[in-house]
Amino acid sequence: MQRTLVLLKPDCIQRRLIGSLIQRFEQKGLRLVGMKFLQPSRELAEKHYAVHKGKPFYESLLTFLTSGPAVAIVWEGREAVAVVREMMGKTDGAKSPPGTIRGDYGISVQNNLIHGSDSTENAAMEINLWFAPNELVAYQPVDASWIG
Ligand code: IDP
Ligand code: MG
Repeated sequence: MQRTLVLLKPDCIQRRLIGSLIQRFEQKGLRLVGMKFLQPSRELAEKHYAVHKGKPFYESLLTFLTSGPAVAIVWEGREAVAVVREMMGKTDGAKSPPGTIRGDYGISVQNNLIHGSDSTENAAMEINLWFAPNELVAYQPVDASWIG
């Protein structure tokens, strides 16, 4: 079982799409492990996007991520990292195919609704950044043997 970090970015909250996006992941069979609604600080945003420091869009990206509240979620499931990335689509909403989250809900490169960890290593780091260990809940869903 893998875990992955999803952020519903401030545009998702402002556009009232939280429920629609969470529904997709629930229906896919991913298991909710942790979830919080918060106002990301500049410090947290800098740590989260440290890999992009120095890029032309870095400052704008930090302003965007800290521009309003976000939802941080940990999903668990078989191949969860790749499954979430596939469901998100490409970075650019305009180039994301219909059926993906970014393809169905956006045409912006920056305001693309959602973040998902891109590797199991980054997932572990990002989960640790956004959640304390006691905010993650381990349990056995009753349908676990059907989901796989
Ligand atoms: P990803 O979210 O698809 O993994 P990354 O390349 O990791 O994309 O970029 C992180 C975030 O930075 C993107 O989700 C998007 O919000 C923003 N971003 C990426 N490339 C650009 C760009 O060229 N212009 C403006 N914003 C960008
Ligand atoms: Mg990325």
